[in-house]
Amino acid sequence: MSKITAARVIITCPGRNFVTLKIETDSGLHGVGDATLNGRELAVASYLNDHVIPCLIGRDAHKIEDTWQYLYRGAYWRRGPVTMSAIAAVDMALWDIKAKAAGLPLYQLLGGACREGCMVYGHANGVTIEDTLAEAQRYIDRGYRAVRLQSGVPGLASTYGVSKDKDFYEPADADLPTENLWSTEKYLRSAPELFAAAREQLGWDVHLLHDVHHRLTPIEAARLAKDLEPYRLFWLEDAVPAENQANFRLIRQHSTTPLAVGEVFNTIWDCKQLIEEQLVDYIRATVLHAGGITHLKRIANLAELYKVRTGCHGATDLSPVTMAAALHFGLSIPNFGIQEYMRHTADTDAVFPHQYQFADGYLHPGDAPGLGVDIDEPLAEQFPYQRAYLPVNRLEDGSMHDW
Ligand code: GCO
Ligand code: MG
Repeated sequence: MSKITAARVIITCPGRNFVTLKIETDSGLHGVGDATLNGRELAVASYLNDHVIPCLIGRDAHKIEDTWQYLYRGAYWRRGPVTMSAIAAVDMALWDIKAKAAGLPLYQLLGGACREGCMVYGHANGVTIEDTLAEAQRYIDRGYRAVRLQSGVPGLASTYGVSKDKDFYEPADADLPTENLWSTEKYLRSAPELFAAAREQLGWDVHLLHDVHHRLTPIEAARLAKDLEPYRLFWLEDAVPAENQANFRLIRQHSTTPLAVGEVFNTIWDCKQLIEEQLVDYIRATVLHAGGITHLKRIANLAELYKVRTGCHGATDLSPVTMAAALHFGLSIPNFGIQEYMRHTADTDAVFPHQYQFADGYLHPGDAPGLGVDIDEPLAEQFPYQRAYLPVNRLEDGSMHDW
C-alpha cells in the first residue's frame, strides 16, 4: 500500500499551455500525468480539481486498474475528451509511481522492450513544394527515417500544417480563433504534385506521411488516396472526420494507400468498428486523450488481432510527460507502428526535464525508474496560463468547414 496524500494540477505556458497532474504518496514517491487538451485546458483542470482529486486522497496508488474503473464507471457520464484526459493524467501518474517503486523504467513493467527504439516522424512544411522538400531533406539529414509533408495550396492564403516557425509548429496561436479559408478542389489538385516531386527529389528510402486533417468527404478522400497510390505513402491521415466510422469503407474500396486515424479518439469505442472491419492501418489514439496507458493498452491489444499498428499523436500540445509515456508504451507493445515527434521548445523542455533521446530516427525513453520525466514547479510558475485557441476553417463561400 502506498497512500495518495496529495494531488495538484499545475498549469503552465512555456510557449504553449500544458496541464499537469502531480500525485504524491506517503512513501515519498510522486508521479506526473499530462492532462492537456488543446484550447480547452481549463475544463480538464476543473474536472481534476473539482471532481477527481477529492476521490484520490487516501487511495492506494498501486491500485491502477481499480482506480481507472472507479473514475470511469464511477462518473456515470462516460467517455469524451475532458473525462478521458483527466482519467489519463491519473493513470500516467500512478504508472509513474509504480515503476519508481519497482526501481524500473515503465516499459519493463509493461512487458519489456520489443524493439531497440520507437521510429518517429518529423514535420516538414513549406509554403511551396520546393520549401517543403528542402525542409524534408533537413529532417533526413538529421537522421529521420520518416517525414510528414504538408505544403501550401496555391490560391489559399493559409493551409493546415504550414507554419512560420519550421521547428515548432503551433496552431493554437491566438487569443480568439483565427479564421482560415479552404478549397477542397484546389487542395486535391496540389497534393499529388507534392508527392510526385517528393519521390523524384527524395527517393524511395524515406517514409512519407500526409495529414488531411479531417477535411474531405469519403468520395473525395477515396480520390486522393487513389491519386497518391503511386507514391507509396506510409500513411494518409484523418482523410475524413471519423465520428461515422463507416466513412472509411468507401476509401478502402478504392485504394491501397495505408490509412491512419484517431488523434481525437477517447476510447476503444471510437475505433472498434474501424479496427474490427480493418478499415484503417494505423490507430493514432494517445495515452493522454484516450484514457491513459491502461486504456490505450486495450486499444492496442484489439488492434493487434487485426494487424492494425499504432501511430500515436505526438504534436506539441501533448507535453513531454505524454511523449515519455508513449515511448514506454511503444517500446513494449508488439504492434507499434510509428510515433509522431514534434519537438518542444527549449522552455518546454526546461519545465519538463526528461530522459528520452533521439538517435538515428528513433526515440528511446531512457532507463530511469518511472516515466523518466518530471515537472520543475518553480520554473513552471514563471509561465502563467494564456488563453489560446486553435483556428477555425471556412470555405470560400463563408460556410464553416472542419479545421
Ligand atoms: C497532428 C495533428 C496536430 C493537431 C493538433 C491539435 O497530426 O499532429 O493533426 O497538428 O492539429 O495537435 O491540437
Ligand atoms: Mg493529425
